Amino acid sequence: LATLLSFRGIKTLSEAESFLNPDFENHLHDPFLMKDMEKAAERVLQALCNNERIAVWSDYDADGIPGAVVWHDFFKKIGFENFENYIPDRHEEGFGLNHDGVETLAGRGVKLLITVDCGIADAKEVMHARSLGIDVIITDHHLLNGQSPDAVAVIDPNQPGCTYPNKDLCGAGVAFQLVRAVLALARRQSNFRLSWRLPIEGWEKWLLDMVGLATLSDMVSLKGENRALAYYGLRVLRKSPRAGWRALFSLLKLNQKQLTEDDIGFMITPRINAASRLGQPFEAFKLLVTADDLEASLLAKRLNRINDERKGRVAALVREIRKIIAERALLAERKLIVVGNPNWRPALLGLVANSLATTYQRPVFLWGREGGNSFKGSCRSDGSVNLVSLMAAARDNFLDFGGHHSSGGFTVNPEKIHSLADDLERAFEGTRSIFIDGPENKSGCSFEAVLSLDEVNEENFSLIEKLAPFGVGNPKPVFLFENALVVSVRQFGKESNHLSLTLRARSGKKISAVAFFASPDAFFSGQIKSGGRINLVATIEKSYFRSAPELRLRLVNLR
Ligand SMILES: [Mn+2]
Repeated sequence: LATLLSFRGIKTLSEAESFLNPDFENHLHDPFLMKDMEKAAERVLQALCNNERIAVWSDYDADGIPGAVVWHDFFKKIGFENFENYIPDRHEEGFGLNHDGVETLAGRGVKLLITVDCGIADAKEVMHARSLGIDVIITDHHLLNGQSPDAVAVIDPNQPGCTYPNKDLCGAGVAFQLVRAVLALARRQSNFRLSWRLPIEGWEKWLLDMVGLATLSDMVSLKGENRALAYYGLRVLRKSPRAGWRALFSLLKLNQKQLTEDDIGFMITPRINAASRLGQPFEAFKLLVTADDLEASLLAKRLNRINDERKGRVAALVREIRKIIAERALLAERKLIVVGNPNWRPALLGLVANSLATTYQRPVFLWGREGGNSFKGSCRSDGSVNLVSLMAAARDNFLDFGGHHSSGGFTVNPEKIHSLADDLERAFEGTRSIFIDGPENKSGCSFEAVLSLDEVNEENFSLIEKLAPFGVGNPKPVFLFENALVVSVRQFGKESNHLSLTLRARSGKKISAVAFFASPDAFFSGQIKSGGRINLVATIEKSYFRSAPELRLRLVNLR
């Protein structure tokens, strides 16, 4: 455990105690440490007291949507009905506030607009809202890149002048902190307590299934406050009575009580995100707020169907781009992969870039066309460079860009579409950072400790589990197993496209090792054969696939 902790940069006993015992009270920061928090909370209270119409304008992804649910549930809980959730259409309206949407809300009598996971870049639209008599509170976590909006309050841990300690808080986390601040202020005001149904102290923890979902979905670092949010988020998810969860989990055959961060990452997040990519994001929102089991089950099925369609399209794009990469010999000539096509749909390119960045271990920029002549794209980093700094160093190429260290979005300046790749390649040399990720071998495959197959047991697994939830900034521990005897090799699954090995430990105990979407040849061709011995690099996981839970290895690589 000490080895694994030190691999995560945890060196002292007190750091270890804090990491191993995530704590809501101690690890969540005081919301009022955020710039403008007091002003924002006051304005929300004022709107509630005057029964002003409030609109919550959220992003359409698996951070913005859960953030929207946080507000929805809070308003419902206190008995406030004069509000609406607004989620823009990804293709028609795009990211953030827009002129027509603001106009629509003004027409419906909205007096206060609260953004979630967007808005920091929308100074112009905020001005427009003001001219229509709407006050705006921005809650966002994206980097400010230009002029700060002239809103009643701008809450964003990443804006200049905000000293909030956690710069990696997701958008729903920022929304949650504002709701906590509103509750704290409301509890201090006796007249407010009289006119609204204030929930008991601690009720807000039930909203953590949303904040945890967003924290895991938005790929923010799972350290400090975020670790506590993800940890408690999962605990709430495992017992949440939400109709939408029950419907989705039963459709996907997930055991709610044993839900893991992998279930969220691989099963839930893609279905929430699919809604905006190939359907209506409001359907995902509806799934999470509905109390009606029938509606929940219909919406869960619909999101599942949209997600299947999304998978097919992304897989086709990945194949197409891999072919282009091979044809143009990009891997030999470039440190970055920069490819575009006016026929590609930008909403799918983030997923494609993700897959390619993982496969090729280098930053990937992909662009397509949206609407008339808007060349929009997504980028993903392999960790070798901060994408926002990289795009800033090549800013002439973009009409617009934004995002985080490891993922971002951009609009290409149409005049620069042909020089984009060269310019980014040049800018990369100046902005890349050195990235060291533990002991490495020649094939670039790292591990944290050497284990024997006999050490794959419940006792060690329970130690590993103490480090969960895993994700960005806290990867699943990877172990090296040397000289492991392969008893048998087989392919399994509907299309026989998964690999399963049976290994034998010195004690005679058998342990299986699996790799999804892999054949024996995927790893150092010809090395895996029954009767042979391999040095394998793997994580340890508990599979509930059979009736009795079983510890097995997940093959990462050979060494
Ligand atoms: Mn976000």
